[in-house]
Amino acid sequence: MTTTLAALQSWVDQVATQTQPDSIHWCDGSEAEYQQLVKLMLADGTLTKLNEKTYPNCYLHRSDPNDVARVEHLTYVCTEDEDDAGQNNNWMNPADAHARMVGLFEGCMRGRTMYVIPYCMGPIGSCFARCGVEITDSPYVVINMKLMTRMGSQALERIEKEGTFVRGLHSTGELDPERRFIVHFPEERSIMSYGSGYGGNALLGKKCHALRIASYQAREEGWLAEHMLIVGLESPEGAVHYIACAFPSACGKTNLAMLIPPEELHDWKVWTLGDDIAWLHPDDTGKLRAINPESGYFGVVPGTNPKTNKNAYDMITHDTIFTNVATTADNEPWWEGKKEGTPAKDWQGRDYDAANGPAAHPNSRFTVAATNNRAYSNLCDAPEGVPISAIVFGGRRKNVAPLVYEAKSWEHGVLVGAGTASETTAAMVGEVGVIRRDPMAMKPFCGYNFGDYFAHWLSFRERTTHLPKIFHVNWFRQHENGEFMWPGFGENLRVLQWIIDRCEHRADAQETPIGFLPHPCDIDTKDLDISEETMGILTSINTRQCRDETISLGKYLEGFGERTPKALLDQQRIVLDALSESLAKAS
Ligand code: OXD
Ligand code: MN
Repeated sequence: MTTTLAALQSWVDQVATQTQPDSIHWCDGSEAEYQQLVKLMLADGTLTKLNEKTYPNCYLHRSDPNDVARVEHLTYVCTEDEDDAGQNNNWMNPADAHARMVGLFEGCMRGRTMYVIPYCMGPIGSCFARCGVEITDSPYVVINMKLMTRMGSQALERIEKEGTFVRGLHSTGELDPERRFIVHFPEERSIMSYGSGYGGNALLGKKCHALRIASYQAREEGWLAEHMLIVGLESPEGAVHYIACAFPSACGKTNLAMLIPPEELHDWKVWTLGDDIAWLHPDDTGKLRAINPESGYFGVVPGTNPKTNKNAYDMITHDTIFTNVATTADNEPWWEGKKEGTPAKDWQGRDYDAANGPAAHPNSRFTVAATNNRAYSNLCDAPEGVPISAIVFGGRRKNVAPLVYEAKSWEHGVLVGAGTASETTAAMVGEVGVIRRDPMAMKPFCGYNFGDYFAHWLSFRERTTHLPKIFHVNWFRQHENGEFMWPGFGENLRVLQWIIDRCEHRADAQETPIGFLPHPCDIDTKDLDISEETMGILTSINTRQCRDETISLGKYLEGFGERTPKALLDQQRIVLDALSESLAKAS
């Protein structure tokens, strides 16, 4: 297979001349191709087969121990003007970045096969979908892209018709952390990634294209590319509300997207549309509609068990690629929090020894097609996407943020989103457990200056008439002794129910300086083991803490200089004044 599109053919030829592969393989996306690549990787040890009886068609990949997470400090946005990338990104001059990458890619595919992967982010027939081509020397990338995206012949057909595509060039190189760079050229709609085989750095359709490049393109074209799950909540009466939620990495997006209703709400149904990325477009009727550009999940494995996420637990028992998990003596995958079995080999293939740390890497992953999920929504393939009733932001906060609150307006909601902050986790390289600001959960993923990004969000007031309501949730509030106050997981549906009721103007709320909070009795806690006192804390604000938080947010926003929209700072000032007034009254 080659292509009728001259621009694509000449790019592939030019990359081949530069990188010198032994052969070139154009991916058709077929099952036969997937199986053929699996066979090849089993033969060379890139994959090992897991227990066929209990985990049919499942494989384990052990990555280089130096290559287990996204590398934000080596990730760059290369715009002509440094200010267009903003201080939220590492920046390199495009000419310098090209020169550096040319040096790295020179001859790097000698002895290897070069794979050409045409892919489509979003349903093939959707006008909201966007296409790309990834060139890689990693068959592991190809099989992951097969599970995560719509890739192969159909995508190529669309690309040939449209004539445009995002160019992504990837090589695992020598896996040397000193020679590792993930660079984006949003103005050229291209990506170059060298020296890592890890998902977020190497599966270029995901974070690199569907967030960094797409967010830039979305601003030019009047839509939003966001780090959001999409979930459909069907009430016992059959009404379905779709909500889009943005939480920083490893705050339970996948669990929420696959939530199983608790016994008390057993007549509700939950449909998963996506667990990581949403593209939001205003439609002709003035609503915001969402598609999930991906067609599979690349989820964190540790902690997955029948209690935390039964849908995911079951979904990964077949047709799954595991990366960096441990294995049992029966050759089943094993991870911390699995609640079943014991590890025999750790994620590096050594005999398990607790002295070496966790058996599975804390950022070990599953890759699986979305159709494996029993809560899969057929609307994942709907070209028009789904209408969004509510946007929900959230972070992992021990204190400050109450269980849930509603923004007072779209503009205030943009401030709430910009104020998203979280304690860090193992999904990114660096220290775990420190607070970091992560506006709209897009800190590692926004392909341009956050000041311009906030202005783009605010502009939706003019772009559409029926804007969704905006909320903030915090499932992670803790007692002094470190215990979580809220049970989380399936019980989160009780909070989402209040959110839907607010959208339907059916639920009451109390007004506070930071937004509308439920009264304790507005959240259904029937059959929950939670005290009145705890519900009181979860549904109230600590005015002093909120004021300190709002002051610190103001300073953070001002850090983007002239690009920070005045309308956003006005919102911060309104909240701060209301908090100060309330403190003055109380004293
Ligand atoms: C992810 C992340 O892998 O956000 O989805 O880190
Ligand atoms: Mn993510």
